[in-house]
Amino acid sequence: MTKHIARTLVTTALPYANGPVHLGHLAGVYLPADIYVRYKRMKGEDIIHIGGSDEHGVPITITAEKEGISPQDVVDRYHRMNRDAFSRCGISFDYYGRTSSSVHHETAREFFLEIENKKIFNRKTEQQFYDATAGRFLSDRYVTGTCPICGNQEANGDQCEQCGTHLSPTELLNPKSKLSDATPELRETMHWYFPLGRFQNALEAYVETHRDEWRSNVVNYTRTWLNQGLNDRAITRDLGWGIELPISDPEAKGKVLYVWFDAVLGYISFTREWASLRGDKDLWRSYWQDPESRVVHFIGKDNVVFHTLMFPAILMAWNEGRQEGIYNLADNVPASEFMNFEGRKFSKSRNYAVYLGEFLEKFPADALRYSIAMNYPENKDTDFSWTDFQNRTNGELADTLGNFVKRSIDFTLARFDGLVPWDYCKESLNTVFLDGQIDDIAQHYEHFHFREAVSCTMDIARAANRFLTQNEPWKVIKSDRDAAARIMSAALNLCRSLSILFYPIIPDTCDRIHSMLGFEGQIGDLIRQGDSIWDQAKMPGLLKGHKLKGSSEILFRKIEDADIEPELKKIEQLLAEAEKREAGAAVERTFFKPVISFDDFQKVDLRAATVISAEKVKKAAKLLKLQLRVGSETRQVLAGIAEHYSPDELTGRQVVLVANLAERTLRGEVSQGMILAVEGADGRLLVLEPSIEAINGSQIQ
Ligand code: B3M
Ligand code: ZN
Repeated sequence: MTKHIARTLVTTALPYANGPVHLGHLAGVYLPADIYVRYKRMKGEDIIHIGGSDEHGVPITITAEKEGISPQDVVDRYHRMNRDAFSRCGISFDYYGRTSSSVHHETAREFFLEIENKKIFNRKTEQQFYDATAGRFLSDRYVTGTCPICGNQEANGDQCEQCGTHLSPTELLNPKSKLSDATPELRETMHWYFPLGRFQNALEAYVETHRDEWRSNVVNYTRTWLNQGLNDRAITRDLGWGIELPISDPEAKGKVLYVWFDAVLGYISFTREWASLRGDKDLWRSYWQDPESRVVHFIGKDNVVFHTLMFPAILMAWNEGRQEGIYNLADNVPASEFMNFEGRKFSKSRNYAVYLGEFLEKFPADALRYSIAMNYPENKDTDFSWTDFQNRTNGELADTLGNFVKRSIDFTLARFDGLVPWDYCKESLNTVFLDGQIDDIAQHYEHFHFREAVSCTMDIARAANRFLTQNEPWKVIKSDRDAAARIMSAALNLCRSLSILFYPIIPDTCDRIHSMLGFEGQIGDLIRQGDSIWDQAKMPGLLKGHKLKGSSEILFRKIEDADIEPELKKIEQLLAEAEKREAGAAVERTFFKPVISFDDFQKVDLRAATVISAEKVKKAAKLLKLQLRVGSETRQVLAGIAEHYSPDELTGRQVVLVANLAERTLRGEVSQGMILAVEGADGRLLVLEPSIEAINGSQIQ
């Protein structure tokens, strides 16, 4: 049963305001959402796009500490930066909020209180480090100390960066508070837990009703969680930055809401703020609480369960027992896979990224929007490369779309005084595309298949370009002016249709075509709720005598090799740096055995020895049997080096022998000790030799 859809609320994941957004974010979340919203607006639907900055949580405070500024400075800087970059990229938010706003704090407290008063939260007491100097409990990242595994003296409370071990703060030796350097003491503290498991059945039912429309990756990922059984999740943290708990309980002191509990509620707060700005304080309710309205969350794959389980469960807890003010749960959660960059994952922390703002200083937004839409990571990871960007801009946007529009307009200006020379051409339009093709594109949008939608749109531009080339009006006009007029009238109407069809993808370019065709204002001005300008693309919209603007412009400048060369160089550099860091990281991650005492070490008897003879061991491909001369004795040692040395190579060499190892029998042969070896750079096992001639049998110390 299809219900009549009155309204849609589209939300996009709130990027942490601790760094600039990069092309990966744009590709997975913001661009597809914008394309979808623009398309829906053209269809005459009532749709709003709500987004904003996530300004709380440890990511913000850590950045602040790293840069030596306050958390407020961090979020102020990046909120502005990201909002501006999105706007320059044509992402048409109806509202772009921030979770530090007072309305948001109010909303989040309201939700906490509602759930608290319904006694849905569990409170759990646990032992946690407390900094008596700072007067605060310390969350994991605020405790540092010595790693019990590798001895690294600067291990974090959640993980040792040197050996990679996941830790809890109480496992650290010599724990210290990052706030004051004081040694923290263990005290009992209480945290609020949201009992996800209480909503297990309801969540299962919710996901089941949507399993056919939702993407399979979203359904599968969510089901994996459901199948494991949902547990309590702590929704408070000991942190000085965030939304304080709205209760006077002494236990709540110094605690803030866990960032994910507050962030998802930002979607609601921002819709409220949007409504107030519109002068209709309660307007937000029709998007969130009218059962006829639809909510759609655009996110990346790493945020799925927060949107398919956590947020719905919070709303269920709110809705429980209510007669009114009931929130809708999301109708769809189109989560993307990742778009990589030149074959590697974008990484903000490693600075391996192209930042949106920087990109737009060099290249036009529409060229980027088109290339990225063609690489939309719908159900598998995709890749963005500079060469792909260059090829698409030059071949598809400049040579196909741009060339077609310019030729159509220039020829009309030159030969028909800039007037549309003929009247009727629905038939001509249909020799280039059929109405069904436009309906297909619409269906692709409806189902979030953005790559198909964009590529089918480009197919129409290709057909239009072919139409002009094959009909050769510049030749026809010499013998039959009316025939040329019919061709040009069709071509100009095709330009208009394309300006509509491409509008969701490259809005700025479409406005320029619109203006060259002699229309006032912008395409967006034509949008009316209940009226589909999208479907007007099927009809000729330029009548005979309509006057074009009188000049033309190049829609897309070609991207030259020289334009992208510096970018390619930069990647080389970034990759080299990444490699260096990874090599460095491998060294840092060295895993050491537990510490032994000097006395223990002294028990090991290491000796210089000489290989008298060596031979292979039957049925043991890896073993060599060595006879070693050690002082007055001869020892037989089995060594696992047969794949690295031939017996001849070893004879006569000096080696280092562990001389007092208990005897072992391998493959029926006795081994009386062990020789030292190390792995070389090429993976070959190298037997260690004293680099100078040693006295045979002498002790190594
Ligand atoms: N800020 C995580 C992220 O930026 C988080 C998203 C919040 S959506 C409510 O990936
Ligand atoms: Zn360690």
